[in-house]
Amino acid sequence: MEQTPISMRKHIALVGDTNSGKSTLFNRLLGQDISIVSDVSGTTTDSVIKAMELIPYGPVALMDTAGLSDESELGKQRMDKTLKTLDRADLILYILDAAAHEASAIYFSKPAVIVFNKCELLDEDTLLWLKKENQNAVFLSNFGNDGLEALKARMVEELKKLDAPVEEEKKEEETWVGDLLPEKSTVVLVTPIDSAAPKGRLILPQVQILRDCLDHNMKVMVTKETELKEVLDELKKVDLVITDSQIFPMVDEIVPKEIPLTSFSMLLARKKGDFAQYLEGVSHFANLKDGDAILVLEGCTHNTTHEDIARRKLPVLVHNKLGVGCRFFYFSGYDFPDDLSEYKMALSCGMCMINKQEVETRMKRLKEANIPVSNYGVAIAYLNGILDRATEIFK
Ligand SMILES: Nc1nc2c(ncn2[C@@H]2O[C@H](COP(=O)(O)OP(=O)(O)OP(=O)(O)O)[C@@H](O)[C@H]2O)c(=O)[nH]1
Ligand code: SF4
Ligand SMILES: [Mg+2]
Repeated sequence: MEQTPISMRKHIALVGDTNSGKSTLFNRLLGQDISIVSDVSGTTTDSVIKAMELIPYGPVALMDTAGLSDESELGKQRMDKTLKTLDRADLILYILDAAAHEASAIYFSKPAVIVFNKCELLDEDTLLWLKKENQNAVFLSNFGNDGLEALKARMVEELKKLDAPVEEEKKEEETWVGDLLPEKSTVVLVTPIDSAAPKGRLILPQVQILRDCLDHNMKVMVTKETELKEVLDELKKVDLVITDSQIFPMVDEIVPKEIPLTSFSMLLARKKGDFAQYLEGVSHFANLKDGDAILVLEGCTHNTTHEDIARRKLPVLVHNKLGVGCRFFYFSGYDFPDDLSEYKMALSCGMCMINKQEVETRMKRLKEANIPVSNYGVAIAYLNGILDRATEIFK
């Protein structure tokens, strides 16, 4: 906990009238007597800041402040200081003496939690009424002995809400094609619908890329390879063709050279795992010898097209194009071998069903074990001699 510098922590400020019990609560939350507590109004004259671990949220900085209700000149100065402190706060705990306030109308421009303190001083009916009137508030009594856990839970909840937009922003950045082409571009997706295609739907990466194009205001057309030529003839301008990698050679012949062409697997490889590592990995195909072991990582087993690529197409391609007979070892889902020493190379599917963190961990392990790794799409493009075309759009 002491490791995280104050500047990196979310700041929580305790704000409220003098004598409302801010310092008492501050000490209580810290589990230490840091701030002086007394029944003299204006005991706290300067803001005090202290690091604390708010479980289960993590490291935060807690701030005690000078009370707000002091009318004297000195009081006004203190109030200015408190208001300055608020600039640094991410979350405000607005502490009210339950006996002195009925309800609060104060407005903060930041997320704030209203905390009624000293509730044991109220009679039962008044407290019930207060709770009814302030359903969003937290109620503490007996110097924070009652209600402290509820307050902490609420603090965690509010801080998590603050973190949520950051997560959203991160997602925003993770686009498939939004960074490759400008808005209004025209994209053609080629998806074979053969016996291996899932019944009644498209596979996840195809749907995600389709959606990504729409999110980035692109015009998108989906077709099978059999209608591709017609589609290209009809469209005035095509900025990118994205195809299923298993029919890449055929599509490569249909799509005029001036139109950029890549595959779903290539886009997936760029998004998950280390694309540069995959591109470097294929060059090691040239070093393979008869009998070498190749590790094949499949994210799932229910995609028969991808299973077919892994178990039939890739071994045949390796044999035909490189003239070597390698041994292929398959690992599915979250399965991953403990001992990597026998493998000369690794091939991975697009891993669309596996979370990014997990894929990154695998890539790191392969790198550490000095095992070159590539992915299906990159490997197929390389073995068919069309890798340059498929990666042109990323340059
Ligand atoms: N009955 C009761 N008294 C409390 C409670 N919490 C704090 N007090 C008392 O209220 C008085 C003020 O407490 P402080 O914690 O110093 O209040 P403060 O808001 O920090 O006050 P200033 O620093 O002057 O702004 C002290 O006498 C405390 O003992 C409580 O839950 N119940
Ligand atoms: S996890 Fe792998 S095998 Fe499964 S659908 Fe995605 S790319 Fe294909
Ligand atoms: Mg105080």
